[in-house]
Amino acid sequence: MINNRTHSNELLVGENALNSDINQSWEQDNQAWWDWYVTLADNGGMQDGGPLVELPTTPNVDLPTNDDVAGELDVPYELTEDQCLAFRKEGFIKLPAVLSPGAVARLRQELIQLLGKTFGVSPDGGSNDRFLSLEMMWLESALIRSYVLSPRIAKISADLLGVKAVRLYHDNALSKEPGCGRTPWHYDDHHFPLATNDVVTAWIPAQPIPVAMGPLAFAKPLSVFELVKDIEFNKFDTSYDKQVAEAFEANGVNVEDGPFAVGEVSFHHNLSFHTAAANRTTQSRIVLANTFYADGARVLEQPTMVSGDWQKFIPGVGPGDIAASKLNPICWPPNAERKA
Ligand SMILES: O=C(O)CCC(=O)C(=O)O
Repeated sequence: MINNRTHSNELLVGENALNSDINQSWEQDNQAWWDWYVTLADNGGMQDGGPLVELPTTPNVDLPTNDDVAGELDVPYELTEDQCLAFRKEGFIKLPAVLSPGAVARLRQELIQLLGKTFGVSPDGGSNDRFLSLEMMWLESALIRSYVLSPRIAKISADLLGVKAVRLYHDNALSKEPGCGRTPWHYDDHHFPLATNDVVTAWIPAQPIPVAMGPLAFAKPLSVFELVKDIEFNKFDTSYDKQVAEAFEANGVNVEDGPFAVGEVSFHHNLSFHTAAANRTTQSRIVLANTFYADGARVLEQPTMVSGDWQKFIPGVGPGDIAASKLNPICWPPNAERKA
């Protein structure tokens, strides 16, 4: 453990702020974690990137009922063998038409309402520069439950990983508000306290995402994590993000950073390095990110502060135990016998 206070980050508190060690618990709540985390992104010293882009108004669609959404999200999405192989090689895949335009519009409407209730903000009400995060919404919203426990999404996740059954780690509404800067380069292995690499996140946009809004962007192939595995994470400043970007640049790593069409969903592996550009539009970039892992996985022996508020998502389960609390239902296959 290093006890010199060589750097600081004003959003860290308590022991988290005192030394450069990350082998300690996160000492604040989930939103404080995100507020801190985005300060680790290098924005080139320029937070002010000029006027925000006004997007064309989205065409009106008929909003489906709760039952329509649940029905749609029950229907399997058949993957080809080539798609599964591409995911395993590249570490991510972007799949078209996982959701209908109506289901996307309904998701956005519901997430805006939930985010508004929690944070007292209107997500499209001008720039507040923040990255808002709201987790475990499936426990309070029947509609969100359909998107989170969806057999359609969970089966894609299980098929891509090539495992029989997947459990939910958590749901997470991510609202990158107008003017908010980059998401730092990272892989989720660093973030989730799970002792397995059979982990995938379904990143479900609640509107189309043009480049100006900061789509999730993936370094490829999956194995590029090897290039940066010796770069030390720094919890105080942007040096980790910068060094990863430099290493990728130096090695000519390709990055998929294209837009997302309406209904398109990406799935990324926990070893896939990803980032996202700033949201330079006047609209919030709202996404539902659901993370699933192979049934039977255990919690790490020593989760770090980068795992944030993880006990909230796996309550009553200690380090080294099988991660199977009542908040981690098996989402695929349906009605599977629980292992715990
Ligand atoms: O939405 C973002 O900008 C980051 C999301 C992310 O890193 C993730 O879902 O793993």
